[in-house]
Amino acid sequence: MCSEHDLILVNARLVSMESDDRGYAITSPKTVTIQKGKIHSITDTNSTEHSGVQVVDCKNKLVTPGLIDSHTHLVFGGNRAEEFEQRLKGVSYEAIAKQGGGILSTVNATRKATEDQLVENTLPILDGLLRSGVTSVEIKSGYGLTLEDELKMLRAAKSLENHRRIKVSTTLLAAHTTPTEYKHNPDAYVDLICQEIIPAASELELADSVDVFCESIGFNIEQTERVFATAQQYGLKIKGHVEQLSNLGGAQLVAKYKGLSADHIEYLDAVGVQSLADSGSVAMLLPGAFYFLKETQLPPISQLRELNVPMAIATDFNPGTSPFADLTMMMNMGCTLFGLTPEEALRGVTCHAAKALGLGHSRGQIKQGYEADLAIWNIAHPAELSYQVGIPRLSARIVNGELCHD
Ligand code: DI6
Ligand code: FE
Repeated sequence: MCSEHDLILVNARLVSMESDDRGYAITSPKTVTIQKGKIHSITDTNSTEHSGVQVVDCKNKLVTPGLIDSHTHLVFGGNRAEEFEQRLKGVSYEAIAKQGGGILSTVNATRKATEDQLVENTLPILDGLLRSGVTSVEIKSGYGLTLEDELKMLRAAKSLENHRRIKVSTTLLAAHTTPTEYKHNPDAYVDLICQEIIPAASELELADSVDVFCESIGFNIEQTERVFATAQQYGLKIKGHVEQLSNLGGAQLVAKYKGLSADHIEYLDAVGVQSLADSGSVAMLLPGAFYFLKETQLPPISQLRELNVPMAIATDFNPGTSPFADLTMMMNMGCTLFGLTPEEALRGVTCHAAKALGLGHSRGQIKQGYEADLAIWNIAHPAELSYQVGIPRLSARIVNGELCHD
C-alpha cells in the first residue's frame, strides 16, 4: 500500500465533484492542506509560506479528484492482435469464443505466465492509465480459471501497488468463462468457484468483490446467482457483467444482491433500469468494448438519467474487447457514442466510479476527510478532459498526498 504523506497545495482551482446539482462548481484558487494522506482543510488563503511541509503551487490550474478506472481486466498473459485480424476478416467475437479462441486463448497464456511475468506484462498498460490521470484502478481476475491461477492473478494485481503510485481494488472473476476442462460440466466449475475459489480468495484477503460474466457465452442466471450468494456469504461485494450481448436479466440479479455495479448493460431494459434505481447500484458504461466490437445497441442512457442511476465510465481494458489504456479517451467515447455530457463523463470517472467500488465515502471527491488522490491538469475547462484525445494534459497526480510526476 502507498505510504501516507503531508502536502500543501496552493492556488488550486478545484473541481471537487462534491454535489450532483451544482455543475462543475469550479472554485476560486484555494489552499488544500493534506495530512497523513487525507484532505485536512480547504481554505482561501494562498500564502506559499509554509514551514516544514512540501508546498505545490498549482498556479491556478484545475485540480480534479484523481481519476478512478473502476472496471478493468489489466492483468493477463499475451495479447490478441491475431484475433483482431480474424474479426476484421468477418468472424464474430462470439464465433471466435465458441471455437476456443477469445477469452480461452488468453487463459492459456495467463496460466503459463508466472506472477512476475504477469506484472511485467501489465506495467506498460498501467502506465498508460496513469498518464491519463488515474489514481485508483479496479482489476479483475478471470483468465486463470483454476484456484492457483486465479489467486496468482489477484496477487499480481495487488502487487502493482509496489511498482507504481496507484491504489488497486481487486475483483474475483473466476466466473468469466467455463474452462475447457469443464466444458461438458459447467455446473461443476461453478461448484469449484463456490466451494474453493471464493473461500480461498476471501481467506487470503485477495479480493474486494466478486463478478460474473452473465451471458449466453458466460454463465446463466442460476449459475450467476449461486456465485453471488456465495460471495455474499463470504462478505465480498458483488458486481456483474450483465446485458452486454443479450438481456438475461442479470442487472435485476445484481440489484437483488445490492451489488455495487451492473456493467456493460447495452441490452438493459426498463425493468432492469428500475431495479438499479431501487438498489442504488451503479450503471457501469464501457464504451471501449462497444466501439471495439462495433456494437449498435446503445445502453439506455436517458432512462438511467431520468431515474438518477449513477453512471460510471471505465476502460474495461482487456485484450479481446477493449485494448484502450486511456480513461480520458473513454470519457470522449462516453460523450460521442453514448451521448453523455462531459460533466457526466467526469462524474463517471470520479464520484460515481468511487461508488462503483464501494469507496464513495472516501474517494472520488475533493472534500475534507477524503483521501488526497488528485489530478492537476493543464486545461482551462473541465470539458477539455472529454474533448481532445492524445494530448498530454496531465500536470501531476497526487496519491495519498504524495506528488507523482509520472
Ligand atoms: N466482457 C468483456 O467485454 C470482456 N469480458 C467480458 O466478460 C472480454 C474479455 C476478453 O475477450 O478477453
Ligand atoms: Fe469487463
